[in-house]
Amino acid sequence: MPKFSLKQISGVVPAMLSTFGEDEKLDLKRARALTSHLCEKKIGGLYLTGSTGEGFMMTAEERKAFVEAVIDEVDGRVPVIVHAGAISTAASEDLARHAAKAGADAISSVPPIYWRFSDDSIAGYYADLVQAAGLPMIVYNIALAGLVSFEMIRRLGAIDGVEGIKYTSTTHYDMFRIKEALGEDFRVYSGSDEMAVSGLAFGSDGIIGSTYNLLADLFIRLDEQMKAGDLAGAERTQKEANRLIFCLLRYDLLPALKLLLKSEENVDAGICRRPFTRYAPDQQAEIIADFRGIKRELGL
Ligand code: MN9
Repeated sequence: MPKFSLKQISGVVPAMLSTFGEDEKLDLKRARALTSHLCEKKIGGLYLTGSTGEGFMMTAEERKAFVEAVIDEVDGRVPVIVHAGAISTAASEDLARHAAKAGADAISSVPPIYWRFSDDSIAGYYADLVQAAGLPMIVYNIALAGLVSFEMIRRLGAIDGVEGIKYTSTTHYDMFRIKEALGEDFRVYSGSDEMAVSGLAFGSDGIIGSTYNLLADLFIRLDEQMKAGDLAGAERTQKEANRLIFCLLRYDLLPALKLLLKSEENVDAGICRRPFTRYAPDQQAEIIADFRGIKRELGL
């Protein structure tokens, strides 16, 4: 039985980085270190093995081992959502079932990728996953996997067990429409970190994103400002955060996040798997200097 319902998942949810050692091998010690670092902050949960978590770079066994280690380290402190998407329904079902057994509170998945599956196939995929896991499903709508239409969101939301969506798109007016079509209880999580204020203003229940691995404090402040009705304050925080995010986006995002976690937060999340960029020492120094320059300007 999950400890948290989706209603209890809100606030800032880092899409957690997965941790690999210098040899690209999965490193569970580093996974635990990053987990405990993030859990010391007022985060609203963790989202595992998705795009930020290099899930599609990992074998099923590695994904399972990572999920188990993180859930063990979290020890019930915050809700855990596991991205169970894989290339076939059967492989995803296996991951979804495992997530449930391991103690996850919810599962999530991008629509099946690579082939252009029909709407019927995509709907069937989500129904099968919910069935396999017996956990609430958060559909993951992201351009990387091919955005689904509003009509399709409505159709997927009507599937028993599909209880929310991670909405990584910039058309935030659809967040209102999703709630109108599927009810206020249908959970919407905003996925564009650069637009967290907008996502929250347009009715999303929380924010799930990659940069919260590094910038959780700023976004927790932003979330609190939004909750307090301090829109002007939240906008100021978003502008600050965006200067840092745009700096990150000048580089390969995931390797840059790992590099800066180490230099700025003293947390060693290791490296990314190839073909993500592996920065040479002089490039690393340049990225760190670039990021620190902006932090200094912002007085952070
Ligand atoms: O949904 C992430 N999207 C992608 C999550 O990875 C494409 C976001 O958190 C972005 O990484 C972030 C930076 O652009 O907004």
